[in-house]
Amino acid sequence: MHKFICFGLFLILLLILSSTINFIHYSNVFAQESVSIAPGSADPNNVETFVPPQISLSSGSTISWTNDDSITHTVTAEGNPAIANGEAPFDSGLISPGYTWDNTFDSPGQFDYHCFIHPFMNGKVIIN
Ligand SMILES: [Cu+2]
Repeated sequence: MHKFICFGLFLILLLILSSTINFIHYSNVFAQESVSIAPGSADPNNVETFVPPQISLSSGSTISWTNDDSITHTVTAEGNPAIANGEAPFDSGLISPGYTWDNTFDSPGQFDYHCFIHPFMNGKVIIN
């Protein structure tokens, strides 16, 4: 009898563990990541513009860019590799200070991007 109870508890533990692993797995696949457009990004001497400058995610993931600077910026794709993967190059348009722009990446690829107003601001998205 005692053995059955032990085995039952073991099964329950296994169930809890596997559902936790599943949750971690799914949250990785459909990740939501944030990039900050750092204060002072318009200054060419500023080493930090898009923070983090490079981000690596699985397809289906969404990235949110938030303009933490005091002037307007854009998130504009360089274009070429995106077209090859059947995904339109992305362009946020103007992001006012304090505003956020989201983009979901459905196809794998490496996407270099910049700010249309300040071309020295560069970032990269890698979708696996
Ligand atoms: Cu800019």
